[in-house]
Amino acid sequence: MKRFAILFCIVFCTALMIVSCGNGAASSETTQHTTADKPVETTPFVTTTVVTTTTTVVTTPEVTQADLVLVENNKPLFQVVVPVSLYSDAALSSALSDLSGAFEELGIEKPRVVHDRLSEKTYEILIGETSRKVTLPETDSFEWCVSVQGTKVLLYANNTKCLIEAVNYFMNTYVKGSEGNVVVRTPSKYVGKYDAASSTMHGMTYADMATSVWNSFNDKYWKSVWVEGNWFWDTAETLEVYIDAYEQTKDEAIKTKMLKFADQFIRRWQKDFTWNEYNDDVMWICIAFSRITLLTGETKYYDIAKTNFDAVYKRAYDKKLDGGLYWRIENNTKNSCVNCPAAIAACLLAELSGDEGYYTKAKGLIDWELKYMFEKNTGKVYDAYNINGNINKWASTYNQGTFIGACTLLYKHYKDEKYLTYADKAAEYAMTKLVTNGVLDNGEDNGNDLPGFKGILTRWMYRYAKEVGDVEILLFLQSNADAAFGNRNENGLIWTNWHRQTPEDPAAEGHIVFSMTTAVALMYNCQPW
Ligand code: 7K2
Repeated sequence: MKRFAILFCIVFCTALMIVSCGNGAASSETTQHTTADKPVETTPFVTTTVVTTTTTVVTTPEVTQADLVLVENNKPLFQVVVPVSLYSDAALSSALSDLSGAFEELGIEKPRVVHDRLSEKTYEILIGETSRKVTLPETDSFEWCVSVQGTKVLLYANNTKCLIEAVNYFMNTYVKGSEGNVVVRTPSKYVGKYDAASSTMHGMTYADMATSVWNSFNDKYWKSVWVEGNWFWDTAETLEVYIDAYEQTKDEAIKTKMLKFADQFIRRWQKDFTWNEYNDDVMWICIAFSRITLLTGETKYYDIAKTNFDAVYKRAYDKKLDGGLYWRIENNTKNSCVNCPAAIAACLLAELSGDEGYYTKAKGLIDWELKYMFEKNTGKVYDAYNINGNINKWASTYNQGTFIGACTLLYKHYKDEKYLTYADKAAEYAMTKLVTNGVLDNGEDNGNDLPGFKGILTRWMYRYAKEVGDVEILLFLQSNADAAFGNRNENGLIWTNWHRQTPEDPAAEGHIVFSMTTAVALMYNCQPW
């Protein structure tokens, strides 16, 4: 008997024709297996869809959408086919692993998952646009579909995030709870729309995922009044993660931690930070303190930020190379890691003070970046410009991020669309060049600085995306959150290599707390708006 039985179910009601809107064409030649041949168990997915329809006279019995029986004798009768371009995508691989697991939970052998360069089989579940000849429906950024086309089941969307939603929908609708009789009959139109406000990945909303990661991080690293980092700037950036958490949740308990953290920072390093020879270090804490005042109205943080910004800007700026700030007090190089954060800090100070001069300073710094450090055709942000003429063209996640953030804030003030163009290009560069299988990874996973970089990128990419309503960036950040969350360790902690399993003891592999902050930042900077 044909291994893969295609059952044509003919269901009639007295008053209503039961027809699905599928693409199973009726044909008088088709051998019709009545229910007597193979009793189709009444299971949720083979329920009749009672629709009101005009009764049409047909020469052959109206046939409902062909039902594809996917399993026989506890063996899958199909293979799962992924386009080779997505075969290593971490988030999609995680979803397909969950799908295979759902079959296993039913006592069914795991289906083969292959890429589409391998030979075609008759019966397949296709994931996205593969080499197989099927009709790809038009879908927008939010839509996905599950449809039967002949002997293929097509799970389709035009972006990975929604494709994962289709895989999860298929798993939850047709596999889980099927008691092994996995039969698919679907309308061949869009089955669903991605709801940016929730995630079926891991069965949690993004808000729940953030709370879970937040709790795990604090259980491990919060030490009564703060999280003490390696040194000044990484501790400032860890404080920014607490600010992200409060900004997204407005949770009073988080606010309390955030203010305790800021006050401990002042106790540890006083209020005058000009002892610090790194100009960039001071600009990071100026951003953090300005953000706290904007969120809480507590002006003491603004006062400290303003005083230190003014002092460092004065010592670090000169007209060589047409302006820009030096990285350190030796005044040898002008770096993106100080000019972009300083531009952000200046915009925040402008908002707090009402002093237009700060916006002028911010504009000047980004004008310098645009002239010397930014590739307009690629969106790449260079790292440093030495006054001897040497340029370090290395691109990093945090420099892409602060450039995006500064452009976003300048756009909000000047309403000059060029800033959105530049921010979008810089975001596109990060999402295409600084990733491994769709997950942010620029090899920034060693030492005391690099491992904390990508959290800064998520912060300012998210604010840009929210400002302009860019769903593609939101989906990108959420896919990263899906992958990172799937790679948490048994304590719920996630290191900065989101695309790889977090070790049970990250410190043993040289990953200090700064590395563990980026996923917390990501979780609060991927929330639906
Ligand atoms: O060279 C700069 C910067 O341009 C580059 O992107 C990174 C790469 O390194 C420094 S910035 C990092 C310094 C920040 N201030 C405190 C120092 O201890 C830290 O190395 O890592």
